[in-house]
Amino acid sequence: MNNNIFSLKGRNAWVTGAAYGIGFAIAKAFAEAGARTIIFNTSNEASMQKGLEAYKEAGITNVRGYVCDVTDENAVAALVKRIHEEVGQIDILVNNAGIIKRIPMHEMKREEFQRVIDVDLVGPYICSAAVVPEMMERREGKIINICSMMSELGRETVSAYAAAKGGLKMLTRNICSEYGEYNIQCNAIGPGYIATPQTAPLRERQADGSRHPFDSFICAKTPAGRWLDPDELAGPAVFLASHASDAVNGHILYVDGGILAYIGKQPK
Ligand code: NAP
Ligand code: GCO
Repeated sequence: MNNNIFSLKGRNAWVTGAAYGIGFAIAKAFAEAGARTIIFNTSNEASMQKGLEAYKEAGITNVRGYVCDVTDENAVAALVKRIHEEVGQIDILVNNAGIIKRIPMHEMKREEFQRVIDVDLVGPYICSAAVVPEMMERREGKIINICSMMSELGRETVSAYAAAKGGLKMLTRNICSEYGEYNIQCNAIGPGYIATPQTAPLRERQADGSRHPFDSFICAKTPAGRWLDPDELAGPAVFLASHASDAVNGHILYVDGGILAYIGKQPK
């Protein structure tokens, strides 16, 4: 097989919220697969500077960082214009930026629920809508949405997140349906439980040094028996960004160590 089908040589990739965590791991993988320029944005300047440092440390120099909240339509439009002027066309978009609020639904304020929907679902719509016209014109483009276990499953305290990630699954299928004829592929990655700042509170050691109950719970729910590392999303992300996946569209690729296939570890 020709390994070049996985190459991203000459292509510009915009990964939202890629200063650290999953976005950073995906952007790093794109750079390693030959992408011409990595573009990332964060919600604030401090994060952006921290991201630039992290790329430098990883030896990645072809990177541009911008401050842009993905929920701000005008800011996203201005950013896309700036990217065109400073970098060129956007070949690949990864809608990675996301937040979670773990609050029981009946205690959650409407504004809190709305903010999660805005960042995790409306943000991907805004960013996708901003890049689709140029992709239609070129008749080529890749959009990758970062979904979740919560695109399929519910659990206590994450109603807004699950509603947003379930919606993002259907947005993925709809972008595929609407723009597939323009040779635009829109797929999603549904990560399992990944060790990043977002999930750090679920892995904190207890005062007595024992593991967080949620930490043990996730290991028992995962056939792999462990949390996954952000770098384990590299291969699937490069696949979905490259020509290797040109016939894959509207697909949700779960990278979950087997969680969705498993009923959970039986009690001893
Ligand atoms: P993370 O460590 O919290 O990183 C989130 C990133 O999103 C940060 O770079 C953050 O930048 C950025 N961001 C948040 N709000 C933003 C906004 N309004 N505008 C622009 N950037 C914004 O999270 P992660 O665990 O890497 O998760 C990344 C994505 O994967 C999210 O969509 C998450 O829901 C999803 N996911 C995570 C897991 C997991 O187990 N970790 C599993 C499945 C799916 P700032 O610092 O500037 O806010
Ligand atoms: C939670 C977690 C999850 C993960 C991930 C699972 O509180 O249950 O934060 O939602 O981050 O999205 O795939």
